[in-house]
Amino acid sequence: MDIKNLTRVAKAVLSANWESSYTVPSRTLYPHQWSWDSAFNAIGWAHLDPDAARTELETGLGAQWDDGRIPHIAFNPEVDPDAYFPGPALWSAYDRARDGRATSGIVQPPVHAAAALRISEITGPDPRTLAWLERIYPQLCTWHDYLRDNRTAPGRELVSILHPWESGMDNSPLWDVPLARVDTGLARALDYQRRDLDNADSADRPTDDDYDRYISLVLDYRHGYYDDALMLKASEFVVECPLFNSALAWSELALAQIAELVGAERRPHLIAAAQLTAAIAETLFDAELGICVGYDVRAQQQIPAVTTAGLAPLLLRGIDRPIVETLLATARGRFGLGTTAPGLPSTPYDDESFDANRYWRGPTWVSINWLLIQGLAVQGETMLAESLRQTTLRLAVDAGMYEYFNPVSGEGRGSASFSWTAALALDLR
Ligand code: 2M8
Repeated sequence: MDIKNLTRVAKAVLSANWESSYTVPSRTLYPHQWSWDSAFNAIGWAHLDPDAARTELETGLGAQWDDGRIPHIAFNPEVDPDAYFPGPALWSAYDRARDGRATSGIVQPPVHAAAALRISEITGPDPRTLAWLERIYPQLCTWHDYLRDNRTAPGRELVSILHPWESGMDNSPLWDVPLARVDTGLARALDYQRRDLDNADSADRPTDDDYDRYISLVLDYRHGYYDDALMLKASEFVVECPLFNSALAWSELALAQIAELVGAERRPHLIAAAQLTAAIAETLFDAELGICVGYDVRAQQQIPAVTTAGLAPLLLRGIDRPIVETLLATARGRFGLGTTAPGLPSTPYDDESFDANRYWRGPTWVSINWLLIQGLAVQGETMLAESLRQTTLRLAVDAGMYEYFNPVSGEGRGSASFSWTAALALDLR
């Protein structure tokens, strides 16, 4: 594929994955609606069909629960419930979503408000977009309120994730320490069958042991009827993730702009963003490692793992310049930013946990690169942003619209015809 064909191929991928009101991430591996995928996919659609973009994001918000959470998966009732594991039966959340779809009970990074703003920038002054922003603004606010009110552990300022899948970076080395404490008994008693290995190479995917821990955490949360206070108090996995919190602060800044467009108050969003930004700098920045890390709430200590999640605070214009300089030095020195390396690896090339093909432990992801390109632009680093834009597009052009890429060879891995790769490549053209 050459760059001229990129638009055509990306459009074909999004169209083939379109499912009446949203885009599935992949027809094989992920045949339902995923929350943060949909936000990214909608950005791609904004370049092709603004109606589809607005519909996609709004459909995702339709699965919102009464407590404000936006579940990470909304299941398609037409698809075989066993096509993806864990499916609707394991989550047992059949009557929570406002639109009546069965859902999961966990969440994903809150990039939705930022995506809505980006879509409104792409579609320009279209009255249908303004009406749409007016409709979704209250839902975006209650989503953020849910995270702040229900997911801030007592005495803490940042929001916590309760499952590695909530980070979107499922088996990142950032989660190894807290995940190792999770008892696997509940999952082993279930005798379940993984479905991801039907469609992907097992050397690329999380291990069986990791899967037992993921499923045990799901069962624990479900047995407590998805009560966050219970999990914050008792679960072994309560973690402040640098990407999740940066996405929330960044989306609060976007909500401030949306508020202005719909005639609401900007101030509460600006204050929320400033508070989160200060807390990220204070509690997640590790000067010795030169990056932001996770915070393990149960163990009351930082998790010293270097990953691209730790570069996400670049999205925030309120982060102090010395921290920005340090993040940039790490991105250049350990992740190859600004070089001609095929990709920005999810874990540095020289790290002991680096694995070029295994899912979130080394491969390059277009979604993360796209977020970092936005962050570099926020920090005024236009040359670095342009360099990452070009290497990211080159991956998609040379290898195709894969789910992720080997950061050494540039080879496409995981699912082919992957929606967010196509969508964000369209936005980066
Ligand atoms: C991956 O996560 C799902 C669980 O949500 C899985 O491994 O089964 C991650 O890459 C996640 O970030 C993504 O949203 C999802 C669908 O693309 O797949």
